[in-house]
Amino acid sequence: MAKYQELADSIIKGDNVKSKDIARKLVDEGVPAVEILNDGLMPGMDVVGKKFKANEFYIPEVLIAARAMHAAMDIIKPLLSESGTDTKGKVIIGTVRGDLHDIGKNLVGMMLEGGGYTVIDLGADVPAEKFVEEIKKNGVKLIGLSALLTTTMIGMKTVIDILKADKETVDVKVMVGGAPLNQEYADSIDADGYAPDASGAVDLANELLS
Ligand code: B1M
Repeated sequence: MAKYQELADSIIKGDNVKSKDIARKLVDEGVPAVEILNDGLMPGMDVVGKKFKANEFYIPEVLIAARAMHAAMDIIKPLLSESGTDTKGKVIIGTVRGDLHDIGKNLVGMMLEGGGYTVIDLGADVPAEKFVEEIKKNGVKLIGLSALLTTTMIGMKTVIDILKADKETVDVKVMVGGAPLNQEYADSIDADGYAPDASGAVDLANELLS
């Protein structure tokens, strides 16, 4: 549909004013936030990824596309997270050490909030020790690790190994996700679960904490 193409184009062009305006207009028209995300924002970011891979886009273009994506996500965030009271407990999320990609992780956080969890977001490039420290401080039973690079996903194993070696954290569940991952990789590092996308992360959290 034309309105989604316009939104996708604003991401590709890195126009954060336009992406925000279009997202706000769509929200005002009553378009569901998930539709805005799946039919406008994600296809836009997909094109950016393809252009980046083909060397048609370089880091600055990708950064401004990410800024435009964040601007539109700020508009839909309250709708994605609107289920109200947090009753299901706390979840810590973060992108592992050395990895600056945070868009997918932010989406996972929004969806978890929408699913009724209190989310403690440690951000990107998070050292393993920081996850452990925050788990202990907050008495958290589930964490979500994100990685977008084949070179950083091994950092998930570092976190899991530290948690499993400490009797205070051995029972903490770990779910993992990010574009280069799959179930097989998650199994190989002893993660408790893998979710391919943000809504899958909510189902997985429910399952792991049930
Ligand atoms: Co980067 N980058 N990047 N980048 N970047 C990728 C990941 C890449 C695939 C591009 C490409 O070559 N086609 C490639 C990785 C190749 C590889 O490792 N095999 C790549 C590279 C190489 C790099 C640099 C090394 C480039 C360089 O410097 N030469 C560099 C690394 C920097 C670093 O992290 N140390 C780099 C830098 C950057 C920017 C900073 C410019 C920017 C990030 C900005 C930001 O995040 N604030 C950026 C971007 C934007 C991308 C692409 C274009 C888009 C990523 C994205 O946001 N997608 C990406 C190409 C691509 O993926 N198409 C690329 C949208 C997002 C919603 O999807 O994050 O996959 P995603 O999240 C999904 C699922 O994966 C899942 O749910 C989300 C929504 O459904 N999910 C989870 C994610 N985390 C989850 C956790 C869960 C469950 C599900 O449970 C806990």
